[in-house]
Amino acid sequence: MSESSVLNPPRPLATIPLRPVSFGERKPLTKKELAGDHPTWCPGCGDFSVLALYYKLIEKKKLLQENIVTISGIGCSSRFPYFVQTHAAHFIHGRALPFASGVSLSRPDLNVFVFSGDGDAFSIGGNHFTHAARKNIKMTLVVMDNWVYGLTKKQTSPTSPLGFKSKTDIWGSMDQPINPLKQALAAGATFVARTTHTNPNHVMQMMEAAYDHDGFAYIECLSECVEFYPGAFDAANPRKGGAFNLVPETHNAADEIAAYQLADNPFPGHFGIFYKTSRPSKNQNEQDIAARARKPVEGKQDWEILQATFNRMK
Ligand SMILES: Cc1ncc(C[n+]2csc(CCOP(=O)(O)OP(=O)(O)O)c2C)c(N)n1
Ligand code: SF4
Ligand SMILES: [Mg+2]
Repeated sequence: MSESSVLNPPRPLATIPLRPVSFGERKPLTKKELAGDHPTWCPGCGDFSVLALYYKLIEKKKLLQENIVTISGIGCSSRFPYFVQTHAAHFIHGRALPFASGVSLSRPDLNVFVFSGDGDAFSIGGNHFTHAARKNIKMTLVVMDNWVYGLTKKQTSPTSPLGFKSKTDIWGSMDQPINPLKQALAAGATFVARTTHTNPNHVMQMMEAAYDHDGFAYIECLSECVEFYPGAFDAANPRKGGAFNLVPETHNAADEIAAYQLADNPFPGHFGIFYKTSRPSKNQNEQDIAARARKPVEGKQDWEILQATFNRMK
């Protein structure tokens, strides 16, 4: 063992149970206990749907309030943490994922949920998306994609379609939008799903599946900005004459190439789990390293390990 690891022995993380389910005598939390500030979103904003289903997920999975961390960046969607009574952080624009990575890796016993917008996740935060995905850091990320910057009142976002007129593209966007699903797959995400705020049952299914996934779980959720991009997703809404097509039953979600092809379909495309694979999370890898490093000093108190190090340095 190197001197530095003796000096700074890792905590025995392997002894911390992942996903504590010791609900004991306590009743599952309901919306009443979970609701925080009154949401300040515009009436009809798609983000309400995601919030309602987050409450439901916490209730259904019997999660303990103190074991949940709700993290966001900046944006309308990122106002999310104010509206839930859990540990939470409304962090810097584009930096929700590095903050969440730190929480997840240092406290693998907590349930980390990140709520982000298309600008937050793919513009200023694009690099963090790539690295959180490839490192397979355990968390659930829901990007509430409205194809526009809502909070700052209608600028082009990385997912705005060609021709979209905004304050930054008054003649219409000329830049090829990114495809978040393909981006997630290429980055190495181990769970990639797509849903839409207009189908609450489906949002719930995807959130449950993401929560059950052991690794970085990404959900692309279409969430209409009724103020600055009304009607953006009508073509995916049967109530507006559109089509809500589930991922075909024949799709093999373990097949990355098939997932990529499915993600390449033009809007409205498909909804469901595009890709799911199993790869050790960074949380698991770090816990393994910590357990190995701890082995030679087993049974020793932290101060004894420190003292031994100081003695060697004399
Ligand atoms: C470092 C930094 N740059 C820019 C901004 C301004 N800003 C705040 S929110 C936002 C974009 C929000 O769009 P999105 O992430 O899509 O969220 P939405 O409001 O659409 O939900 C921008 C550019 C900021 N707050 N901080
Ligand atoms: S501006 Fe758009 S995204 Fe923001 S709260 Fe209003 S409808 Fe929702
Ligand atoms: Mg947006």
